[in-house]
Amino acid sequence: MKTKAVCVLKGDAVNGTVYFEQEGNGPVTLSGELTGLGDGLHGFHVHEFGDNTNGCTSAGPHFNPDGCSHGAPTDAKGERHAGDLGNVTAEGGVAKVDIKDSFISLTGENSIIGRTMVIHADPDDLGKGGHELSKTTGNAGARSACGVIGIAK
Ligand SMILES: [Cu+2]
Ligand SMILES: [Zn+2]
Repeated sequence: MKTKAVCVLKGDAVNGTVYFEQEGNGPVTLSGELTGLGDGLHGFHVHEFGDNTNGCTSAGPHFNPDGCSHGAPTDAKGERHAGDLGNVTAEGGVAKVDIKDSFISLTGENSIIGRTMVIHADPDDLGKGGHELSKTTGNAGARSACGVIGIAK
């Protein structure tokens, strides 16, 4: 069975749409486009709460059902947050989203439905930057845009 979700990200300058697809309990495929970004890498995460009452801040920390440290999407279970999707790369202000991830799901315990997708102003150092924030946020800076992940048809 195929499950689908969608997230419309909105910010002051940055906007975009991300589509999610999952076949059964397989990996989740993310596709879409974000515009209004400075060129280069931008941290891209699923944050815990689907709460945007005080803007993207209310989304809380990275989605972290395993209670571990921040890492890279390529890191093993227990060495990354489920919500750690790494970086997207912007060129000419536009970042194409093309990600496949096995730690997030659209169903069950690790479901990201009702949580928030955030695109950041700065690169995510993937837990390896040696900054005091590396192991919690990847030191990815301000939240440029965000949106709640919802069920799609
Ligand atoms: Cu984030
Ligand atoms: Zn994280």
